[in-house]
Amino acid sequence: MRITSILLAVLLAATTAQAQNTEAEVRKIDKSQGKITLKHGEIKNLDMPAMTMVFRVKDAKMLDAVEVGDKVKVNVEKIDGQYTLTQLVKTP
Ligand SMILES: [Cu+2]
Repeated sequence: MRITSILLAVLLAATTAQAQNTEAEVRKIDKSQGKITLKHGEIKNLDMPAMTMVFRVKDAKMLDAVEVGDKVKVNVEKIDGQYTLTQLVKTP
């Protein structure tokens, strides 16, 4: 039980450290494919400079919260070799 708790804490800490908010702007949304085109700023955890590109989203429902033209903050991770948004939040 104690080991499980420790493992969970370590896992949570690792996840938090990986989460990097990157500013972006929505250019295109493809709900049927679960994809979104973003003009994004530098993504430090992936060593990626600013550019416009297509991302997969972890859950297609994430796309319901945004529209083309929205300013957003995203977390991007490489999952199964694909750049995937694990968080997508509209900014005011
Ligand atoms: Cu990019």
